[in-house]
Amino acid sequence: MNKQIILALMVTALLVGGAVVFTKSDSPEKTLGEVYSATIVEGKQIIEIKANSGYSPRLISAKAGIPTTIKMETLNTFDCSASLVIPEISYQKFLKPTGTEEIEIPAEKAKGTMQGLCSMGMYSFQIEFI
Ligand SMILES: [Cu+2]
Repeated sequence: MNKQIILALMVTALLVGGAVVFTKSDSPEKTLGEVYSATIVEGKQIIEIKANSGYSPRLISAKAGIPTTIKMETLNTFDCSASLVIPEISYQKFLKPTGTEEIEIPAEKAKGTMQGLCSMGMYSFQIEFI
């Protein structure tokens, strides 16, 4: 096998690895404090959150009093953010490592501040219904 090809593969692996490490360490700080708005499609409110070493976005602003669906997305999530608890709606579930879980919030529960947590309470997100 050509030595140059092997070298090129090694450099590529290093670059990709470096990018992954950089993205992972960068994203939690980037989303902290930023407020994301829920989207409304045909009268139904959708909130998309990614769970992987924490939740992103962590602060979501949503409209109160309308049926809301949280689409919780996991992608190779093997940390405890897959163990999700939303106390206000008595929700508790171990999410699949990869997939999308739809969590329904009835209109009457879509009010005030709703918090989601990993079961240990180290990661969290917050939805402000206004
Ligand atoms: Cu945890």
